[in-house]
Amino acid sequence: MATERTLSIIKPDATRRNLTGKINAKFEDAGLRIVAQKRIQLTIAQAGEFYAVHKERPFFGELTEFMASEPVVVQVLEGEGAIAKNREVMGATNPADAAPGTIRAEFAESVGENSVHGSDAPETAAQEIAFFFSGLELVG
Ligand code: DAT
Ligand code: MG
Repeated sequence: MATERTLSIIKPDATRRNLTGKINAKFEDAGLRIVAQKRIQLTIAQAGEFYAVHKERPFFGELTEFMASEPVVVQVLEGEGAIAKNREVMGATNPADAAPGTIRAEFAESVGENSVHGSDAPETAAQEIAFFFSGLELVG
């Protein structure tokens, strides 16, 4: 499997509870390298642009308000099969369905406030990384 990069976001419910270090340890223990990382505060409009694919869903307003409610940590994770590996470490969207030991099983508060985002495919990973990071911020 090839070395890949994926976009991860530590969401407001997790930054608020000082869980960044514990979540990063899960990534690193799984062999994912954090190659870029910054703490930012999104506007509701920026959150809506990032989650545009969900704009017709009933939870869109709740999702964008939540993502803009407090700072997030955006990061680029790199490793063998990083996109799928990150999704594995994250666990299912709904923490009630997330496998034991996953980030969402351990830390998520609800299906909406579920601690982390991770890209779901090579195309979305490339788009989402470019949404937050410039080439200058990405070292090899
Ligand atoms: P994932 O974040 O696992 O890729 P997704 O892309 O289907 O899941 O949805 C994006 C986010 O939207 C998800 O992390 C939390 C929110 N969301 C999804 N389904 C929801 C629901 N039924 N109620 C409230 N928020 C939801
Ligand atoms: Mg998704």
